[in-house]
Amino acid sequence: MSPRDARHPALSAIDPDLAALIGAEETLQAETLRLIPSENYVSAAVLEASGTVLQNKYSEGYPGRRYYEGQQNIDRIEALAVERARALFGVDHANVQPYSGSPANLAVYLAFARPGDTVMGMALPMGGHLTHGWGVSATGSWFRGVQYGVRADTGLIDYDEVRETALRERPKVIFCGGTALPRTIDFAAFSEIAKEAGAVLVADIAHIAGLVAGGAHPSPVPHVDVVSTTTHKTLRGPRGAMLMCREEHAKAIDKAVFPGLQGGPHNQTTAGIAVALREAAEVSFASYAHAVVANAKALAEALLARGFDLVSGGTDNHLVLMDLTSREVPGKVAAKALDRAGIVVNYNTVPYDPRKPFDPSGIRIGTPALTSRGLAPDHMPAVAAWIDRGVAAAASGDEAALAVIRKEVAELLTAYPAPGLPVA
Ligand code: DSN
Repeated sequence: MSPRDARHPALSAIDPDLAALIGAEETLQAETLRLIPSENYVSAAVLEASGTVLQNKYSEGYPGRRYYEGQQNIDRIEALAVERARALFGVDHANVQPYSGSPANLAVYLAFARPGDTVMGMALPMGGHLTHGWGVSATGSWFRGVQYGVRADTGLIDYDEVRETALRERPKVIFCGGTALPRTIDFAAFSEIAKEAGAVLVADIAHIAGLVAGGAHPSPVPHVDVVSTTTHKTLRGPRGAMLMCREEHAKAIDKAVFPGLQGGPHNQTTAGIAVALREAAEVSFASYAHAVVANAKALAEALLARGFDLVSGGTDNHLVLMDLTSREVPGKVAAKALDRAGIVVNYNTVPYDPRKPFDPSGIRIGTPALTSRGLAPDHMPAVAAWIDRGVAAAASGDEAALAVIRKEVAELLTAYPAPGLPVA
């Protein structure tokens, strides 16, 4: 039996084609530098908990209040995940059932708004999320979405603009947070604005949940009504989500998730979340969270030293947004070339981007995954040099240069095995 078959013996026997594809993905994740800031490597323990017989169980409802029998263990697993979330984030109430970030945010709207109501969030091209009221999302067509952005000159949120818009539009719900924000979010400032406007304030911390848990980004908890987060980004859990809130909103949130929006929770995911939350409570996780930020800052500095333009001029968190306009390479061309060089990023709009979202000016990079492998600030000049060479090769169409980078990247990474993956 090959080492790959030994890792997935039943699957290899029943469905060798699929086993081979999973094996190929393991190799890809091991040999490439994964810089997509919303991705990470979960631990072997999270992987194990997420792939269990918990798959087999239906459990609509909440612990102690289910619509199916046989919940002796499921109730305890969900209660454990809830308790760990409450303790880690210091919240009154946690719901660990949302299937992912978008359904979690939909549940928030269901709890606090009615179709046609005004809701407010950061514009998608400015770094917000689709579900923060952007037009092409259900949240922007079922509700009247009004948006704020960042200043063109600084790339930073203009809190005066947020306040003016909120007081003019009087939204029911205001979302803060996003998917391409390299800077610290001032939750206290948002809280003052939401109070003045009479809005429910929601912090979507999907990207930074692990940084908040590890003390590397201020917590929104004292300032907001609801915290929404995915569990699979910096928090390093399985693909899922959580909603956390003050006690006064607990019933509305629970009712919105089930029966408002979802059926049975994915119990295997709940178990994986419970494990990730336990890991995130360890001292080593706080070191991880701070290392993610230290790596991102070092990478930003190294990129600036090479003349790259970064939105907002750098980063405070795990994420760097690069504007490639001055390099005369579209973001998509650069992202695809870097992929061939073994450096996995995503193309991304930059604020006030003159190009279209499917062919924008920027690329978005981040350090959660490489930090999980143990890479340190000392490595970041080399990473920046690979990106620089890769972008130059994208511009000149130099495939041979991309192949050389790919080899160098894989060589470095052999010394830094990724959590959860087989060691070659
Ligand atoms: N898709 C996520 C991201 O990459 O940021 C947001 O939902």
